[in-house]
Amino acid sequence: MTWVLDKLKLHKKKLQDSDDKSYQLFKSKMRLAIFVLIFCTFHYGSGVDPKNFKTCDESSFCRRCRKVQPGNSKFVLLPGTLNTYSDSITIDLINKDTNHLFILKVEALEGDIFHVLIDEKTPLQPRYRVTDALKGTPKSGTIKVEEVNDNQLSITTGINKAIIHANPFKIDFYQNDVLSVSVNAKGLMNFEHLRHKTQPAIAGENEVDGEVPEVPKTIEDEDPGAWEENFKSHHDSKPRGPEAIALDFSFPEADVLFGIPEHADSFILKSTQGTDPYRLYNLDVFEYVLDSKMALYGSVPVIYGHGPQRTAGVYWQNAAETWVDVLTTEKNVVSSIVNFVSGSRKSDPPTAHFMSESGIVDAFILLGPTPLDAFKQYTDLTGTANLPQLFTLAYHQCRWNYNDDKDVETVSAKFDEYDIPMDTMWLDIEYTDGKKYFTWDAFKFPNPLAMIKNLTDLGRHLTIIIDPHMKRDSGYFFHNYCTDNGLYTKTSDGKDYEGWCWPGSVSYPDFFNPVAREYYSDQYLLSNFKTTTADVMFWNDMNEPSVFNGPEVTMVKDTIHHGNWEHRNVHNLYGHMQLMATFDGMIKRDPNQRPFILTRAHFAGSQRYAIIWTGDNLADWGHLQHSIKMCLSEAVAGFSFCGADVGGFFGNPEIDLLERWYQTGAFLPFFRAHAHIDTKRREPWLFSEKTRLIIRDALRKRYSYLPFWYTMFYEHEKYGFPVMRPLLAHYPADKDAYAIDSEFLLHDSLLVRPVMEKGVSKVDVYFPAKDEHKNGDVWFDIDNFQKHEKVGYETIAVDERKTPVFQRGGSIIPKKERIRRAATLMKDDPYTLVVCLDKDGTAKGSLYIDDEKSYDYRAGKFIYTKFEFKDQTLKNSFETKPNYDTKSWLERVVIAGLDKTPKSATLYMDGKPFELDILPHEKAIAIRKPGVNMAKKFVIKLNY
Ligand code: NBV
Repeated sequence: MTWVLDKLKLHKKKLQDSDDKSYQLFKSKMRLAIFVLIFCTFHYGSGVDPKNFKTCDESSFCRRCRKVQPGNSKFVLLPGTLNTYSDSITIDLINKDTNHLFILKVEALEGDIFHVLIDEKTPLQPRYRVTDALKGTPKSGTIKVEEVNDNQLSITTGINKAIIHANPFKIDFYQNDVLSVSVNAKGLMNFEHLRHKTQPAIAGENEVDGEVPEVPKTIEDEDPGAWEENFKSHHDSKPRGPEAIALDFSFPEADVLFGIPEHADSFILKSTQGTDPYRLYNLDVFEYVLDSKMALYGSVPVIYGHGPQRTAGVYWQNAAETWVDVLTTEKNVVSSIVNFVSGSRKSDPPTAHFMSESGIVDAFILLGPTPLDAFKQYTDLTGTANLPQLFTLAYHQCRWNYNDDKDVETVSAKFDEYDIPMDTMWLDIEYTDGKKYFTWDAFKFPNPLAMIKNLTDLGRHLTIIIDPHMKRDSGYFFHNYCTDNGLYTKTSDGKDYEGWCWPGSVSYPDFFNPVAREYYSDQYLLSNFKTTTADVMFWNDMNEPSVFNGPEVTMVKDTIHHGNWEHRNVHNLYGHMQLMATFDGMIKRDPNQRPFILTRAHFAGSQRYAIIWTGDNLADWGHLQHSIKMCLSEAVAGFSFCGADVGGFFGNPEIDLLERWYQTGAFLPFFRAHAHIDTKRREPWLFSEKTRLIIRDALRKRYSYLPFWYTMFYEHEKYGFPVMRPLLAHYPADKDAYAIDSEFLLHDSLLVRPVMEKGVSKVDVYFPAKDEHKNGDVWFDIDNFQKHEKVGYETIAVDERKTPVFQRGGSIIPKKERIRRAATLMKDDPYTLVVCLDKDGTAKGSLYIDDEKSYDYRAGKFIYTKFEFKDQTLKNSFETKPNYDTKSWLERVVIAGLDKTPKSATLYMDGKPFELDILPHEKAIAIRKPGVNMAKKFVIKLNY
């Protein structure tokens, strides 16, 4: 340290003696270094300090919305103002206290969805309405409107109905005559109209007989933070004053609520009575705390209510800071049983109270009735992940940072030396020239193209980071262009907004400006980013956006974006708009290659462009456990492609934790090891042989299931259901399964219960019930085909190599068992089908095959096969004629759950029979080498 200081002093002296410009530059660099040092010491050293982030009570609008008392809604409809259209109605709504007028629109959409919009009738200025989150304009349904009585209006569409109550204002949504969602049933609605700031009364003015008449005070007038607000040393000028909106949604059929990621909390949402609400505000929270309702990097305002009979959801489309109170008690579960028996509905159903700082009410009611229906209704609105290139489902090797091109080459070579598969090497921020994105450090990476070629020649890929903060450096082309063309986000007085981040002084492109997006997306073109190839993929980090010296480490709310919208209105969409541009750039770069983008910030709909991970976790067991809970919440909110830093980002994992993390990560959709720059290197060969082999096993297992992962992601794009699913998705009636978030399903076929506790030799695995009589499925341990038929908890022994994973009897899973150095090299390899039979001796499954890379599949170039086993016979069928020329063939069929062992099997192909050998196994049989090409129809019959 003293050596460094002496050197610096010497350097300073030299510069002082030289020209003034270099000395100034040196001074500013030193200031930056000191700032980053202090920032890192206090910020990143000791874990998150919740005091640096607002509580609801420290946020004026949250405080105001929370003060609204239930049961006394001041909002009333004016029946004489009803307008009826073929798909919707509009009607005026009045706030009885202020006489301010609003307009309500209720619209029926196709697919069991209603859309509720409330805005001011004549606002002082337009209020912000979210754009770009929906995947397109939803299709309208047709409605029939009837006046039920003076106070009620009914809107019917197909089997769905909305009953709108005038006074007090409330809407009840029915699906098939069952009340599924009630809006404003608790009367917590709030809608602060835009207003002029009233000046404090001046003595003598407005006096009547020497007295100032009493003006009724609203909550917002009384709150000291309504017109300007301070947090720590930061000031928010709030030029438009109070403009919050809030509304409550009750789920009469539900026992539990889930959704609204991103939080490091349980899958089932906890009651917020007596605590802070859940917060949705994209923030860079390092070393985040667990079991917390604090905001994290992403915000997806969709919530579901679930009970044994039905699931319904609400998508609250608002990109401003939002808090969500969850009003649900343990009592709900008990009372639901009482009410079920007595035939009455719950008087106090679980309720979500959404409170947003600005915008309009723009809510979609998802009527289910099954969990999968509700998930699909949400993805019908906001989209699904694009079918990824297959290699992205394989293993990714990352750390902050691989130091130079030699390091990248060596790490890649070591994977081969130890015969461990790996598909993608990642480079974090240190590859750049001084954190100037779209540039390379010429010293450490003198020849990026050669380095990339070295990887691609091996069948591997490179992914590099591009953050949104842009260095304010007059020698940086990107900065100069944005400055000259006004493409940066502006301060409230029209200057370019400046903050601090990794590069030092930075500005933030205004991604809401189409011109800025276009310019940014062009930077991904090979003609601009010449030192990359079309095989390089991207990682957009720090895009909440993270601003080291901003309030709560983000951008101040009164900055201005394109269209004159304050950052306050659009904060949670900032990262999303960057992703749109990155995606667009990658498509322009190579229109026939599916882009792969990893993002930290996300909003509803970001899943159409990018995949996510759970950010800067810690190398501890709690964070490993939370990776499942968090990815489950993300999966039901559209983000199927989710993972966590394997090994934990901060800190050095104990060996057993690292091993267990690999074993868990191998069953999560996104499988990437990553580590902080200050951690010890942890590539698999740096440990004992035992650890290396455990990691290798986990990776090889992942690779063997790649055909299953790929098929699941194809079906995700096609049908809209999540890939990773909570147990309640397929076992909705099993109340004991609701809160289980240490287990999950992949599709409906695998049940995964990773070992996430230190030093255990057994874990309790819960096998869910299909109905109230506790009937369940049959499950087969994937390692040994041991059958499990019991419903409820079963204790499973786990040595250090074991991860309890079970295949459901009744499913057929495609695998590839010749593991190679990279997934790209396994493309033409043969398949194994694993058939696990249900109690009736039947099973079904599917397999999707294409070129694993291009968009040709959208022009029909693929094979989608359905398999069915029944009557001792396995058959395949194709929905559409196979239209992809695959070299892959069927190498093996494993069947578990047969009552007796067959003597042989006969393959029928092209009308001809072929005898096949059978290898009996203790608990399964293997049919050897059917050899049939995967594009061909076949029948395999067992002979006894
Ligand atoms: O770019 C450096 C890191 C990155 O490794 C990590 O994955 C991101 O979540 N980044 C955050 C910035 C700083 C982290 C302390």
